[in-house]
Amino acid sequence: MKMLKSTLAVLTAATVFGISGMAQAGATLDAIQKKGFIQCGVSDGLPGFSVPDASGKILGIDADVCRAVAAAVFGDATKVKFSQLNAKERFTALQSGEIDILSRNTTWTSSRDAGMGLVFTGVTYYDGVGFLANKKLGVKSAKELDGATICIQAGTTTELNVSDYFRANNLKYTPITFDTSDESAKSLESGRCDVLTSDKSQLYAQRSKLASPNDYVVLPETISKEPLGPVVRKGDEDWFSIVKWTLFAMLNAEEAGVTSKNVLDEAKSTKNPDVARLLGADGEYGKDLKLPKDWVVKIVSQVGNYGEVFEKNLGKGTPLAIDRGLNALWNNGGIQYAPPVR
Ligand SMILES: N[C@@H](CCC(=O)N[C@@H](CS)C(=O)NCC(=O)O)C(=O)O
Repeated sequence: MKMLKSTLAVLTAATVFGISGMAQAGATLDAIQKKGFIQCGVSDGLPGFSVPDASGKILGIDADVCRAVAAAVFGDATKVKFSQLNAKERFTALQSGEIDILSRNTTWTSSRDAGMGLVFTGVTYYDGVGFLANKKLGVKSAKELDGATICIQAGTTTELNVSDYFRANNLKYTPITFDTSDESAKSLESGRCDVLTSDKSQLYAQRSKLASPNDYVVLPETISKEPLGPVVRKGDEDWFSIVKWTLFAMLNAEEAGVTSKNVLDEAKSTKNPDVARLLGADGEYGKDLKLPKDWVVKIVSQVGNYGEVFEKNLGKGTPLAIDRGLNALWNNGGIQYAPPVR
């Protein structure tokens, strides 16, 4: 009997997760509803994206994406637990089922999307790799970095991008790789490397953490495309759709002018049919996603629309002061664009 039970357990796990950690449609949402929270994988600490405050609360756009999914599923954005992961740990944590979503400044690439039993749900932030240099070097462009020692984080797309860039430009460099961005930043400060490289958003974040940020300059070049977004396990289309449409809902709310301040009023009295559908006042669009009717009201009232989340974590009022740039909506000079709720 004991044997039979454990065989059954293995068989059940195999059915739910498949041979490579894949889940069947609906299984992830069922499991999440049973345990009562979402386990969200974030970075070790990256201002603007996911960083603990003094009380241990994780702040940042990546953390807020998970809160938004919790608001959609539970009507309660606090029903999230965070796992802080370095670049090397992140994919196994998702494949093994330790986390339900990876929302950790992770670049969408073909090999990650198609070759790892995982799937990206969208783009939270359009980024690109750049360089942070000590001003003492007197360098104005990445093209002047011949012979530089460069700090890079292990297990990232950055490693390959930098090697491609230097080869293409016929420049030499010495890479020093680290497991965490804090180690890279310390090495930049101690002079062990001349330059630190990573996604540009992170260069601003890392510079803001240095003892004298003004001694360092972000060079003008952007040498790659780094679309960063949430990732889930392949094979559970229901969960994939929920995470995907949570981000779309935040973008659509911004586009429609629905904010955390006005969403409750809009839900009651809007005359705009797009807003009525988005907020569940007209139709049953939540049902298609296995979500409550007012899923978008919960997301926007508790977490905010995309623009609010961007400004709060990364925008002009923060130490990062990042422009919307590519991350502005499509009708405002950027490329953030969400299909409609209808
Ligand atoms: N977007 C790139 C880079 C991601 C990455 O891990 N960047 C480092 C460099 S700033 C980082 O986030 N470090 C924060 C940490 O160690 O948790 C990727 O997906 O490979």
